[in-house]
Amino acid sequence: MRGAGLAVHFDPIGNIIGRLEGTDPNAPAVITGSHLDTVPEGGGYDGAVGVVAGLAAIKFLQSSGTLTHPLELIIFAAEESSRFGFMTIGSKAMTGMASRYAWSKAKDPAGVTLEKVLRDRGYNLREVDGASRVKDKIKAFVELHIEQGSFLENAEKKIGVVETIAAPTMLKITVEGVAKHAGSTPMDDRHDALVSAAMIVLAVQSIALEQSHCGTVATVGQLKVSPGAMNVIPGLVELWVDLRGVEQESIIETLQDIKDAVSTIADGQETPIAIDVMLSEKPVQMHEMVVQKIEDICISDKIPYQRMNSGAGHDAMNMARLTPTGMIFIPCRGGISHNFEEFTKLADIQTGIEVLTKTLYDLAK
Ligand code: HGY
Ligand code: MN
Ligand code: MN
Repeated sequence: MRGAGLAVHFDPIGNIIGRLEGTDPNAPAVITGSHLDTVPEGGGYDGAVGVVAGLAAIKFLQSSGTLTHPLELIIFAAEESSRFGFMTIGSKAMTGMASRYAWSKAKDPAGVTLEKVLRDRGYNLREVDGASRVKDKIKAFVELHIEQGSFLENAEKKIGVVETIAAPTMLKITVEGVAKHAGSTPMDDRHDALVSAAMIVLAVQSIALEQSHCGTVATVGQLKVSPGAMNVIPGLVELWVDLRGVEQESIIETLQDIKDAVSTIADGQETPIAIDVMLSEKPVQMHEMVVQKIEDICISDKIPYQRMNSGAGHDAMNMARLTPTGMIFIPCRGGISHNFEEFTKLADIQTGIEVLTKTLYDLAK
């Protein structure tokens, strides 16, 4: 960013903000950006493409003359939920949605607290509200991202114009059994927490399948068995459910069906089960003014595009609460993402940069 002549600063939660002034210092900023953090064994394009494309677009606009509005490129901190269980921490703090109390309890799988990780980097969790930005200083936000699905590839489209971003609901479910000797305990004298957890995993899948016509999906992606020895009947199991949807009623119905299934399993297996709703957000609409600009550019440049929804969550979900927001999707091979095999062709990235550059120009001229 500095090499491109942007003034760079870090905000109180570690978002990195590069800014290029326009001719009118009081004009609200036109912003692009994404994230650089990823998931365990993740790929090299989720988030990173949006940051690099944003820098390329700003460098191109800078070389083609000054614009009225300042341009900003933001690298959001901690977008992924995989380390601390909270998604989009950086953009939540920027949009006044910091959950300071919940974040003060957050720990990573190694038991390291978010508070310590921030402190070791010179940040103070109690000051993260200082990261929030005011509405009238921002004109619009546009994020370029890989689709992380195979819709564009199958439809042979080069650009996805996002209309709605699915909302995440994340649950932590704790199953309490009784740890006993795996060899000397008769089968009818067991309260095996992992058997109950396995029933929950299957229930989550069948409930989500019933709701899949509404675009609702659910996964149990993480499971922790204690004490975790092969010759001990599991006494405690923690499992984390990731539920997403673009239709609020379907999300609510899915959540209720999961709660009903869990209580039936708890009774039937005689293993008490607790559900902690860690996160429950609503689907977010992109702003039609920005959506239309992206669509008009695709039409005038004869780029095959498709309006679509995003099943994955993004920082744009939060920025949409602060300013008119849009997202530009580019295809990724086989729809594979959150996987080391994640790949996007350079030609597709270039098409994305072209559309992003023209959208930012249109907004900032
Ligand atoms: O989980 C998500 O939707 C995003 O990758 N953080
Ligand atoms: Mn991701
Ligand atoms: Mn991402």
